[in-house]
Amino acid sequence: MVNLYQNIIHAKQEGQKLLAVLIDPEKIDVENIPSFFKKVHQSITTHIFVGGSTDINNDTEKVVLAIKKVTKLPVILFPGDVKQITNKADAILFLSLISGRNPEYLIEQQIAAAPILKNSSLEILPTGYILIDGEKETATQKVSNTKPIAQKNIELILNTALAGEFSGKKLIYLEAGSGAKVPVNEEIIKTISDELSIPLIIGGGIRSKKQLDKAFNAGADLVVIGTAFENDESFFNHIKLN
Ligand code: 1GP
Repeated sequence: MVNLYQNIIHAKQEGQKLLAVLIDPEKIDVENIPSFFKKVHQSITTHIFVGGSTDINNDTEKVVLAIKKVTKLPVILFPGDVKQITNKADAILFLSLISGRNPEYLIEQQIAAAPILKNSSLEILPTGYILIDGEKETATQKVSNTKPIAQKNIELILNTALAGEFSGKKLIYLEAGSGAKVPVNEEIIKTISDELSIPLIIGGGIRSKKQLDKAFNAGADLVVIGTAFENDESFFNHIKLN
């Protein structure tokens, strides 16, 4: 079986940057998946994330199956709650919302997920998930009932990320929130990536090639983009493979 984490580590060592397209099962029409993936395959996309803060219609498995039919790119679950787990994906970001103090998202959901994951073939990627203020109240903040860390509070962001690494997380994800007005700034990305030994994921509010390059150059190992593709698929034209 492919070890996705080893591939991410290998990419980090080689300085190869990774891009995940985030697909929210509530926002994509399954019929559009084949044409959407034609564009994905012509782009620098390396991973597919599937998830959202909510999945009211329980569409995650249907969407993952439709994606797996048309791509060989690794599909990683990015679940908002335990109900979004499906064995049809390749891996799961096993998230703990370590910027928040809500036990539901620090450990309760993880306990509920444990027996499901024990019997699944999903690769588990323990991830410290840190909400950063993107100047817009996002679904994640509402659903998790937690407050993001202000961008100016770099010390707290850094110490939270380090606490995540020292507790055994394999990835740290700095999240400005889907549709954030302002993405995580370069100073934060640089400070955290310089101090962490594990790979750093950045997402939320990245809508242009310039913002993507800034995040990569500042030290992001993997960038996640969702809204920019949902709003306008022509964004793929800016991130074409050479
Ligand atoms: C959200 O980080 C992801 O969880 C992506 O955010 O939708 O703003 O690209 P956007």
